[in-house]
Amino acid sequence: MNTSLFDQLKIVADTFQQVKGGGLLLKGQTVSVALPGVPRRFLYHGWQSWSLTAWADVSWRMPVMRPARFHPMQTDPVHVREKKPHGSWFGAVEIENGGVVFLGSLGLDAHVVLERDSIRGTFDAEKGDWFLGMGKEEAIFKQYALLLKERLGGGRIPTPPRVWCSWYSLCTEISERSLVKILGDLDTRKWPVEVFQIDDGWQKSIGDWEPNEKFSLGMDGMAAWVKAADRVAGLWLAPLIAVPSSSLYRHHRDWLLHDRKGKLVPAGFNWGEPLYALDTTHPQALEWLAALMKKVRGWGYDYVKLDFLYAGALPGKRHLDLPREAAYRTGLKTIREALGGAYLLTCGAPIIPSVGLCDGMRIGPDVASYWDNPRDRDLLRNYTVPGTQNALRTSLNRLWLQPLLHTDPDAVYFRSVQNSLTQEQKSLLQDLALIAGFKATSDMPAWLTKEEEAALKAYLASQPSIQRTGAYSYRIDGREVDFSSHIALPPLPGFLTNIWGGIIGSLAQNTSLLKAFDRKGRQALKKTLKANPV
Ligand code: 9PG
Repeated sequence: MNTSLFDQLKIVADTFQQVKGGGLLLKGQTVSVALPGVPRRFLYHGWQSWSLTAWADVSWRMPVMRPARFHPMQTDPVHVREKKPHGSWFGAVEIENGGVVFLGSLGLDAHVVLERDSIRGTFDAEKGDWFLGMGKEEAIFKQYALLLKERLGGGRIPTPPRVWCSWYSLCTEISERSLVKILGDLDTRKWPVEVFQIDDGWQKSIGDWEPNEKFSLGMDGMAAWVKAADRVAGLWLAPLIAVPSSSLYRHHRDWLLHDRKGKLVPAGFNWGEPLYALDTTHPQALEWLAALMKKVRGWGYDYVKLDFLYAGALPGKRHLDLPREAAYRTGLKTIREALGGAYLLTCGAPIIPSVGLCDGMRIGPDVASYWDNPRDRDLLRNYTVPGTQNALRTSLNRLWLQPLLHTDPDAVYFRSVQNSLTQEQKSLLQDLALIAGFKATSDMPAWLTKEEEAALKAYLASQPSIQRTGAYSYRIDGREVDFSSHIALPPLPGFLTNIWGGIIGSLAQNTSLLKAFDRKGRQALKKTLKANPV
């Protein structure tokens, strides 16, 4: 980075100084930088794993997603109605004649907005440090990651494990019986995966982290099966949310996050129920969290995927008057300590506040066995829901996190059963996971053809050489891969689509309808799995 470039900038901050390696360090609760040219594109950076992260033309505006009930699960609800281009913790602007101006916070609780001819960053709670970079995007992010690492820490484990995860084939329809069968198949067919990760579907309820009736051996019994097959046992939990049907909700309402008026803070809607958030500053809630993590370790799980973590950083009135993202970090620290040496994969996680406290992080929305969903894309204006294109788009823009943690772009598919992705789309996902360095799949041995299985095994075993050749292009073992034409943002919907979308969006606010959808989804899943036995 050329520091003399900074002479052209008009900076408003309490203080600023040069940083070794390039760029400037600014201090202030609000800082702003006048742009040295006309802005052309802005980098939207989403709050948590699933939130949209993408470069967009400055004339593009982030639409308000529908329905509002889902906002907490999709983006930072505090800034969801911001009309100007904006981003969580940082923003980057490409100005005319190339070149990027980047303003990124080195602390928590920060947001960046593009004004007409300047970029402005604000901390919610108190003043803090900012990094101002200018020049080439790649060099700027390298420097930003380095500065974040100095303050928040980095990862502990050199190589990410290869993972088999139950979610993208079985969803919640898992059982001890089906998992033991799959485990046996992986073992006899010698799939090169280190971790066997049990996802959503084993628990009594969201909040009651005990095995349900489909796991009669208990979760310790299940872990023993995994270990006997020479794999690390992995388990999914969403420890910072609770649903009304859980006993956690019924017995410990005071541990949940309330607003100033004493009402529970909504944290989204899933599993046919509204979600509520744990107050991670409440001493008893923290004790419960630590005990839960120790229990999971005691059962024999050395890899945990913790999901829906954004709930810990929602705005509300907490037991301790901490800024919301510092409160989340308190919870995550407790979790990290209680987990000891276990591998921690965070998911649905606020990005910067999780740095230094996890080993891996999901860096985009869920993949799916389809490319995209026109209803969600055009009518609900939502680019954060499960879908392969959404996952590719956001994950490709988050690879700069690699010096700080293992970047998990989610699972790859090799199967053609129960899959509408084309060969090209499957390859794009596979290549992204090679570049991200984190390989996971949910493909079931019994669903694959001989050729598909051989290709998947060879893929898992491969260690290709990778060079970045452009913003979204790479050379993988001499093969050129270019993602650029696959990840453009869809044009904003036209007038009639918008009206129709408004109607669908307001219907989708209705919880009875959402419950009915959930039931229908489960029935369809059961039917699919009947037709395609494990
Ligand atoms: C288990 C899953 C898997 C998956 C996670 C997370 O309603 N939603 O918008 C929504 C988005 C993502 C999501 C679930 C619901 O997926 O990312 O890998 O673990 O939970 O429930």
